[in-house]
Amino acid sequence: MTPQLTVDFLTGAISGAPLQETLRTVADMKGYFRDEVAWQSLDSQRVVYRVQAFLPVREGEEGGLFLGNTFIEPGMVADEYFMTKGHFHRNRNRSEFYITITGRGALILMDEGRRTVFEPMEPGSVHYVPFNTAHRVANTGDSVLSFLACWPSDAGHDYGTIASKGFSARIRKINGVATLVEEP
Ligand code: M6P
Ligand code: ZN
Repeated sequence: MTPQLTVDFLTGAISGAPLQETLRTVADMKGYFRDEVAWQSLDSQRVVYRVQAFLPVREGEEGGLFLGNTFIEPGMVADEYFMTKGHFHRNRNRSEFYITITGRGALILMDEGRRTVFEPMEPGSVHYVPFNTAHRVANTGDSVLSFLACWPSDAGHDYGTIASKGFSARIRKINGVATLVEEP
């Protein structure tokens, strides 16, 4: 039987069952931000985001679903917002839902042809991440951005492609506005 899992709709926090907790600090984000000097000037132990995940089946097993919540702190690295690493699914034909609970953000989506678009995130916004699409979230607001995620248990995370080639565009604060800027 499924345990009595609860989502606090004020914060997005999941509780009531054993959860996998992941913390990403500034140090963990080496190579992800455009301005390496600005990244280095930050406290390396500062938290950029953390993830809670309820994994009712073994990761990699076919047929299950996972439920997660991601909390991204407000923060900047030069003109770039604190954001997740971003990933393709290792099983490329697996999709995902994101549902925003608190804060303001941008969901950055890039297909296999490296075409990048973004969707604004605000409380209540629902986002479908299609298969074959890399996804990353940036916190464009001044409070914690939290969003629920639901994805197949056999999707997997391919971080390598983004770690080596990045996205073709970044969300940057230009004249005070979150703007998608193509990489040179
Ligand atoms: C969402 C889901 C998770 C993911 C997390 C953080 O909760 O997509 O699978 O791990 O966001 O994103 P990333 O893994 O790219 O750092
Ligand atoms: Zn995913």
